[in-house]
Amino acid sequence: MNRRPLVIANWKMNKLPSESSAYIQKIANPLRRYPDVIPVLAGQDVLLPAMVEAAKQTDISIGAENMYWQDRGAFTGETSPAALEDLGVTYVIIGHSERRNYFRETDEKVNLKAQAALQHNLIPIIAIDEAIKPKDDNDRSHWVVNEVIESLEGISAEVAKSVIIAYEPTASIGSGQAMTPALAQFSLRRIRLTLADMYDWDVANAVRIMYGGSVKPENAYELMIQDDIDGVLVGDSALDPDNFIELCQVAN
Ligand code: G2H
Repeated sequence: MNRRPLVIANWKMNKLPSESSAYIQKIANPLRRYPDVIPVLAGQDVLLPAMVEAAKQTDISIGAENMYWQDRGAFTGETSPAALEDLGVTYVIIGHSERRNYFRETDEKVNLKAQAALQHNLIPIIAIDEAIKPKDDNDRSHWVVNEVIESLEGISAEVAKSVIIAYEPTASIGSGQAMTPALAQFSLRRIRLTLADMYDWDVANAVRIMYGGSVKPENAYELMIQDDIDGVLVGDSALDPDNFIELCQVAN
């Protein structure tokens, strides 16, 4: 199955609008050397207008880091999927571990957000974490399988094909210690098998699945050559534009 690799930067709450434009200007030309890769930059809401503007005439896609599930209404401080679509944002990270842990985001909310994103032509990057330290591989499988099933509840097979799933083991997030490639492959395979059970192999083979958690240029190759790893979701390391270029080179 030929799935085009993605390199997705999750800037979290780390950049200013002016820095985001400079970053995009720096990577735009070098990235043209890696046409097989889909580069995505996800930033906090306040950066998005500047990011969308800077990414025009480039191959870089822009993503939000979160959103609400309603289009409009009295939801002070929230971001509407309709507004993201109108702005020209094309991806949105949903259910990142930090949202689940610090902002009480549940699988139910993740599901509502994923459905809303898909209705607005936003590609949801649904993050699957392991909020507890798994006791063993069986335990890890249960956790991952349940999150996948609950996040995709009510989403049809045809629509599910455009979803991206990002597996991010909590112990590897921001720790500098990525999961071993073999263990990451084990979990991603488990996710793909779950998709085949929920839908069929047509869907399971179409969905792009990312690994995230302390990815950097030095460990990206071993992760990306695994059969079920279609790309990487990168935090700290991708704050540096040179690293982002290098990650795209590895993925290409
Ligand atoms: C995990 C990841 C990006 P980092 O959160 O989503 O961050 O690469 O810093 O572990």
